Amino acid sequence: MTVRLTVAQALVRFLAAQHTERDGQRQRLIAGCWGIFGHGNVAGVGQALLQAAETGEADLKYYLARNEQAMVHASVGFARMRNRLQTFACTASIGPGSTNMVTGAALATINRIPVLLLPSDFFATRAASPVLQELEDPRSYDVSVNDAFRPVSRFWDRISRPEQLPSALLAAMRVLTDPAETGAVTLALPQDVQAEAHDWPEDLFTERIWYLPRPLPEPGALDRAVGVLRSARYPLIVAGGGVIYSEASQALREFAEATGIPVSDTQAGKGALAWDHPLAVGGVGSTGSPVANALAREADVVLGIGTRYSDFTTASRTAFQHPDVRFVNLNIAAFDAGKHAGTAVVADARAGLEALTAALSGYRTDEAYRVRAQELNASWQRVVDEAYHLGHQPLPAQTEILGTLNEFMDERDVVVQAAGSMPGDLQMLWRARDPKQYHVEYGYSCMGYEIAGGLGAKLAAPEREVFVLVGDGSYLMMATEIVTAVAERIKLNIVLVDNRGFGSIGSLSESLGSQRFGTRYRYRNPDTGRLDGGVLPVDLAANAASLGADVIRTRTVKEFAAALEQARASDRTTVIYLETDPLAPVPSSQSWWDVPVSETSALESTQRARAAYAAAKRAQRLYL
Ligand SMILES: Cc1ncc(C[n+]2csc(CCOP(=O)(O)OP(=O)(O)O)c2C)c(N)n1
Ligand SMILES: [Mg+2]
Repeated sequence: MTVRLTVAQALVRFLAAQHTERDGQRQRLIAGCWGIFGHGNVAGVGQALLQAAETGEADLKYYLARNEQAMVHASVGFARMRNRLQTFACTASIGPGSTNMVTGAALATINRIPVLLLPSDFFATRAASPVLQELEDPRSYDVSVNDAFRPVSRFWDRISRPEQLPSALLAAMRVLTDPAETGAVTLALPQDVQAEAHDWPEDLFTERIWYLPRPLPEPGALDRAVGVLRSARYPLIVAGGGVIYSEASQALREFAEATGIPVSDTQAGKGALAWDHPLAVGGVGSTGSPVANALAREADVVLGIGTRYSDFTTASRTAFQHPDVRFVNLNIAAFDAGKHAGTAVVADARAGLEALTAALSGYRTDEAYRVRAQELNASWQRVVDEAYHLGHQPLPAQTEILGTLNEFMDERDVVVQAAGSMPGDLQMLWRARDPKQYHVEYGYSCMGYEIAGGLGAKLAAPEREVFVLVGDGSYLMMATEIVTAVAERIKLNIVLVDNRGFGSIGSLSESLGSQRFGTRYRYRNPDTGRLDGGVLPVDLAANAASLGADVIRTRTVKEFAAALEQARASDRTTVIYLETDPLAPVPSSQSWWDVPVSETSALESTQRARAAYAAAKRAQRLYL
């Protein structure tokens, strides 16, 4: 039996029939389709989505975004919240609509989050070439702007013939649902092929289930890992995002309690273990807690679970200073498990932790070690409390805003952030109790992710309040999805933290001897010729109101706290605006981040910074 449909109609029908299953729980894989139409997809995928909605022959709800990059962010926010069991498809027109998604693709792939991208492409027949927005590479007629997706996609294909669609779709679903391989999957769809009819086998559209595996550790690998761990006197766990995606929090807690090994976390892993668990020692690395960083410096064995060991996690390879430190890496991806010459345990985080707990029975860290961790932590928590209640004047400090929000939020609420000075302050200071409470995109740290990603997170968890934290720089890059939130009646609470420029890169610049050059939003000054003139007459609160959000302007921490109550009580997207002091003090993580400073310079500030850089660099252990 065959059915005659266009390529786009077949695609939509196929996507609506895909499911995932893990631990006996089944859900749709592709929850819907984001899109912005242009000549490349309006009559192809656009027509197919319309027909599906009109006839009910396929259930794939369409969502209209305002920027193609944002629709990928929203899909990532959604998929992350759903622990990679579900995601969205994103359709874009050819040319700029498609390349707008490249940044989102990189973000998805780097964070190991599934998203299906459907950029439209030039005519496969080349009948009308060059079509509007076609690249035209004089070296080859086979190259289009969509080739830019290749390095940022875990699977990439161009459907030049209808016959190619079924195998490409199956490969795409396999990669999306493989926790070791997942990331952006790109199927480039030539404009003419989308509208071309073909006789498809009915079987293509039957319901399909993609089972997410929980692979067990191979016995030899488990033995080797246990051997290393049993020899450890000062072990430390680094819990990454894989713990959360695998829903391994309970297994992690039981493992830590059985062995007495302290647990530090990464940006993606925060909340894997509740912050006030006696074995939780906070974030590790460049923006971690001094507690985790002190333990990391002395650790003889580091057990990394579901982490890809980014430079922020390893403090650019300076975090682990024990001369004989060894790594045991439990990871679903062999690529990550092999890092730092580690003893690799390639397995699902939950299954691997359960196996390790059983195999390590009888092993326990010294009480003195655990007590030391707890004492360090107790004094650090006093520093956090102080930062939460600084009373900074005249403008509040950012740490007070984060503290007020932290104390206000329920454990099942979600905080979303991605770029600027907030991810660092959050990693150091945030107290997360629930594994889904802390949603900071720090694989790509992409300015503009916040509102769009928050929209996706709220779509995934409508029962939770979502608090998006966004800096003025990030807001200016992509505030567009406020309009989408308003149109869809998806309620977001957006906290817009205005410090008039780049607080983060400003202080980084200063610490590297570059004097905050180019990091403030100011008029060009006719006297100096630089951007150090007066404050700009920019009103971001008015901007947010113009996009359809309710806006509350606040000036003090007290007003901010009251505004949070008001926002929670409302059923409309609310933006809480406030200004903070970018120069307010922040506690130190007692760590480092490798950002090279000019080796030669005419500026004294740079020369001083270079000397400090050279000294810090000596602690780096490149060949671990
Ligand atoms: C798309 C993108 N461009 C540039 C950067 C580099 N960058 C990181 S933080 C930052 C400034 C962010 O400003 P803002 O959102 O106001 O946050 P603040 O640093 O003031 O807290 C920049 C330019 C980035 N992360 N993402
Ligand atoms: Mg700013």
